[in-house]
Amino acid sequence: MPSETSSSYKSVFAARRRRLADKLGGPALIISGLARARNYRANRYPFRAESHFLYFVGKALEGAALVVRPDGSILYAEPPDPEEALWTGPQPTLEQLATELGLEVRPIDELRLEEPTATLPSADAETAFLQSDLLGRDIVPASGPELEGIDLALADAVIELRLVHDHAALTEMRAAAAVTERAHRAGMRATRPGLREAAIVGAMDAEIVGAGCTHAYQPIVTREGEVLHDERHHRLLEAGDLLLADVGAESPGGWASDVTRTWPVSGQYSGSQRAVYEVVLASQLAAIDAVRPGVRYRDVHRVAGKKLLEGLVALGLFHGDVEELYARGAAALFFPHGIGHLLGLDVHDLEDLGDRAGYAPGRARSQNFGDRYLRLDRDLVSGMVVTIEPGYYRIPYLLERPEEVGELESALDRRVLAELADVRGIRIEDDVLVTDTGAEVLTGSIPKAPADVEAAMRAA
Ligand SMILES: [Mn+2]
Repeated sequence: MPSETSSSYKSVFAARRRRLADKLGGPALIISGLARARNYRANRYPFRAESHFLYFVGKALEGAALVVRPDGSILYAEPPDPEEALWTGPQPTLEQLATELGLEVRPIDELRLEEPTATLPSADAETAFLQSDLLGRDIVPASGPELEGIDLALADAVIELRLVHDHAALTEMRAAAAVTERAHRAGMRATRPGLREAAIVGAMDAEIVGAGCTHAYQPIVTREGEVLHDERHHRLLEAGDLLLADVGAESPGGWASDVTRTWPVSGQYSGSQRAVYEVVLASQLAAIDAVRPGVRYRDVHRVAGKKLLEGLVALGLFHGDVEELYARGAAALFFPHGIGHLLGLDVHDLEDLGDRAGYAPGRARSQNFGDRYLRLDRDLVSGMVVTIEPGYYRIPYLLERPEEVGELESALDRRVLAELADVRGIRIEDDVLVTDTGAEVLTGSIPKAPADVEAAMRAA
């Protein structure tokens, strides 16, 4: 990424604003958001600007608003308060901001929106309230796949821009991926029996925070990998455990990476752990191999599910024909989530716009159990970044309830399942850029093959 004051850096954001203005007839308000109070107003969670604002402005200014119009964009921001300088140090003047960002900047008090202005609802209630105030109409905070009162023309224009990453965005995502690699290697090196999961989080944190990044999402570092979104880190690690680490850095510009690796606490996979790991890895590699422009993402999901089943049949966990078992939902019994999602400024990119970004017009979520949690069903386009993250999970909630297992009971070999008892959860996740001819794995240098993971754990 060019330095922040260089003209090529400024031109990236100017070009994005210009493209948005060209797609829209009228004005749009893009808001940066507010820091959230932890317990009282002066003790705050770290401020993270709204992703749409970062995309078009490139700087995390609190309480600022960008107005994009066909005849040019204006940024409205809070002028620095001299008294605040005592606590926060001197802040840039609006003139300095204008020079730094290559934008006209005015005091936010001067913001008047006389014509109807489109906006995208913030997921944060307080920010949505501020938007309502500025626009003179109610903005309902974004939540869930269906959005109320959303300005569809603006949403679709932003989706069109943000689905396909420009060079500057990819530079940031590569930088985030490099930090994530260091974090995962540090986590592998630090792992040993007797430590708490939190100690591994700390080792990974040191790399992420030390590089000037933040986490792109709450890290999952757990010996209970079958709990899909387990964000607690309080358990002690035992020699026979697998440790599942889903940890990704966010670059200083706000761009995400999202990587999962699963390694043995002892430094060596047991026979059963290695066998299942190889099955998940084969599924992941087959899915990555299927990624190329024009391919429907749901088909990548199916490639992964069938490859996983093929491996589970080879292990004897299921008996029967792979295609037939897949049709009966056998893959979802051990891999109940989708193969991945869009990645960009958000770890589930553009999910604040519900399924409008993830699902192409005319497509909707399947009600079928195995496909219901698929967050993306578009035809892939060069310049998109998606995650590919199959897994194997031994989930009591599914496996111990006859209503979930259903007719699959006759195909499932519970004796083999018992032999695989030390495999609770394995996920292998990489960030994959769709190229003109296929795919590039942005996180491919993070150890993944069993022997490479074991070697990385031994590294000094
Ligand atoms: Mn992910």
